[in-house]
Amino acid sequence: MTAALAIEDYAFLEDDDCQARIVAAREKLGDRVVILGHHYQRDEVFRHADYTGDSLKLSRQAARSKAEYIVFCGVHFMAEVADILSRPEQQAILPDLAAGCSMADMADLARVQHCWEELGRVLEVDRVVTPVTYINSAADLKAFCGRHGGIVCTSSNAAAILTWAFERREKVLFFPDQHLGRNTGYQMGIPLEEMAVWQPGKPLGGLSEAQIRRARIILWQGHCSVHQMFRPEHIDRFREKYPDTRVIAHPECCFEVCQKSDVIGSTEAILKTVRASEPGSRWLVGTELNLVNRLRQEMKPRGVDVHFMSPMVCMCSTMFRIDPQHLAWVLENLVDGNVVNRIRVPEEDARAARLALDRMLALG
Ligand code: CIZ
Ligand code: SF4
Repeated sequence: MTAALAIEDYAFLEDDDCQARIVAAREKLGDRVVILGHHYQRDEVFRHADYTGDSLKLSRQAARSKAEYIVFCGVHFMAEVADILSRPEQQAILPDLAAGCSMADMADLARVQHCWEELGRVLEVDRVVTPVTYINSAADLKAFCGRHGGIVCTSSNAAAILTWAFERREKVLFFPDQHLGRNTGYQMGIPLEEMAVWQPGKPLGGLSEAQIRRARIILWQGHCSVHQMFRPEHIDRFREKYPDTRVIAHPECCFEVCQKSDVIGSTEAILKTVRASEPGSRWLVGTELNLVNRLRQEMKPRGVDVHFMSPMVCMCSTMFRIDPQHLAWVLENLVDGNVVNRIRVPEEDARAARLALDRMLALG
């Protein structure tokens, strides 16, 4: 082990130099390291991943992997999940600690706990409400769900998870993404009048006791800053020009966008659906730009036209923080025996969070 290499020495490296150094470091590390790449990663990073996928697929991969080091090219909550699900001798690494998720930051333990207590003044909360957290959330919120009979969901299993929850208790508190909760609930046949938005910071979330009693799903008022950029008028304008277009939107998009779409799906579902479409078809896709650009390139030779839903560049700025410079930096440090940017969830939270994650993973 030598002194840790400093990120400052990588900041001005050209991308091409980084590429070569990443490849060389990986060769030296062999199967001691596994690199996981989320669909929203930029190409220069994505191409180095041993496994690519959504957060669910990658968490399963992390749990299965034998590698000593799990380098997660994604955002903070994903590296936390990798740490929770991996064995104690494995270490999860996030190349840039500033790669957070603005949606995950919209719910925190103190405010969720406060919400739970306030609900407890109106309902017999622990008997009546199942807390469900989207995987895009901090580990201590997953732990909260673990401790209160709750569960984690992702965008690809949200309906199955809500079904599980309603089999146990009559109501769900869903955080942090109101849109995923609303779009999924509505698809399951729950009318909008039976979903109420909890505004953190307001007494009783800005709701009346009657609204709380009536609600089957209480939706935390959070959203994704990237997916909120897709608007129903983008779909209208595109359809005017190309009436044959099919529209596919991520469930983090607002209700109106999802209602105008032909298909609502997670990143994995979007890839699967578009890849299975026949030559000559045209798709308008509402999810992060890096994924859509790659899908467009992939489908072009197969005669399938893929378009991005927004006229604006909607990229996830925190996913974008993982660049070849940071990836080269963490890998070369590992070659030298230095673990930088390890993500570690305190054991007590990890244990409770694992409960909520295992309940989800057991659903297949
Ligand atoms: O679960 C994920 O990886 C995210 C953030 C989106 C999706 O639909 O896959
Ligand atoms: Fe979070 Fe949205 Fe970025 Fe996904 S796209 S990581 S939800 S900010």
